[in-house]
Amino acid sequence: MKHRLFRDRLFPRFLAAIAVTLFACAGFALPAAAKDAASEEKVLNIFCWSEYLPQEALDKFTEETGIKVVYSTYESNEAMYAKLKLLDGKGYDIVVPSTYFIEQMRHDGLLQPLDKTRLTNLAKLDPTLLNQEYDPDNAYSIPYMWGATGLMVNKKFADPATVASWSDLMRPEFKGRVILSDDVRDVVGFALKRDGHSMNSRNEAEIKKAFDFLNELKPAVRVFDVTAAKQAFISEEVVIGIIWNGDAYIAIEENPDLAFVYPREGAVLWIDSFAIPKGAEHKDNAHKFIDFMLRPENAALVVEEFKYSTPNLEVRPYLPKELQESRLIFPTAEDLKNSEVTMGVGEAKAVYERLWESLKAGK
Ligand code: N2P
Repeated sequence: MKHRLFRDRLFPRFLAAIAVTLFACAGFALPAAAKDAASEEKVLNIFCWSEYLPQEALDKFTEETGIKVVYSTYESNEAMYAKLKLLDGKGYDIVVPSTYFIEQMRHDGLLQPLDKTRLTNLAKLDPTLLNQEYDPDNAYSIPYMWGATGLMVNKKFADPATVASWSDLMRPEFKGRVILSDDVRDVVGFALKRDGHSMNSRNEAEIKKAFDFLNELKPAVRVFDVTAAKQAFISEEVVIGIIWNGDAYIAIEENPDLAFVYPREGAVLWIDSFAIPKGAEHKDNAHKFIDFMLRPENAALVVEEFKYSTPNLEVRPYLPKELQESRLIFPTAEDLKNSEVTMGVGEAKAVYERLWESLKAGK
């Protein structure tokens, strides 16, 4: 009896087990994804903007997957790009570039295509933010956050109802108390919008005219530093200037004299997306992380902490009422009238950079 049990039932299983082990060792029995997952160490190196990933979400991810997250930060697309280029796309598993930098990095071969079969929550994203020219079919990037660069003003110095245009930055009462961004496309972008042009203009005359305005405005500017904007407004070191919507929300919570304005000529919009650098060593972990962050309850943690806009259409019910109703986080179509998303400008990039350098140098 015992003998027959072994021959009929256990022995075939024993053979099957040996076969699976042999195949697995040879490395061709398992699909590529499972193989990566099995061989990857439990680490994920993220390179992202500062104040852009909530610790609570990172902890939750680690708890759920056992994957330890190392989060390094940058303050601009340019800084991220320079580092990745230097490292030839190695060293990080996730980066979070904006639209036009995704385009540039794809072009430079710094990113690797995503495996969408591993991203089960993609359908939750707003289709109007997908499949754009900077990354057709989102082969390399998945939108994480978006937002507006608009105007903020301190009510003690001007009635916000009178501040509706980018030109208001020039008002004499603000002289020396204006803050601008140190991001070339944010700044030239608003100056182009002010003239009624596209902020993605490739027309040299239009770009030059925008710089003429900026040169005129420069004596009124206290500082070019978008990362410092939140604090500079809260402490009232500056009274008007440009700021990202999420930082504006937080600044207003701290100092209720502040007000955010979507300028009538249109705000400068950005979309920041997850992407996997070419040389990432933990790409299975990276896919897991992207999919984790696409879950509405996790995407909600990001909005709750940083107050930017989310591309995830299912987040709203997870947010407290005051966030659901905020026009800083969920702008209306009217708020965004005339606004545009920053895109690549091809050869004209050199014109932007040249004029930007001379603006900063004061020539
Ligand atoms: C937040 C970074 C916002 C990114 N610190 C704007 N593209």
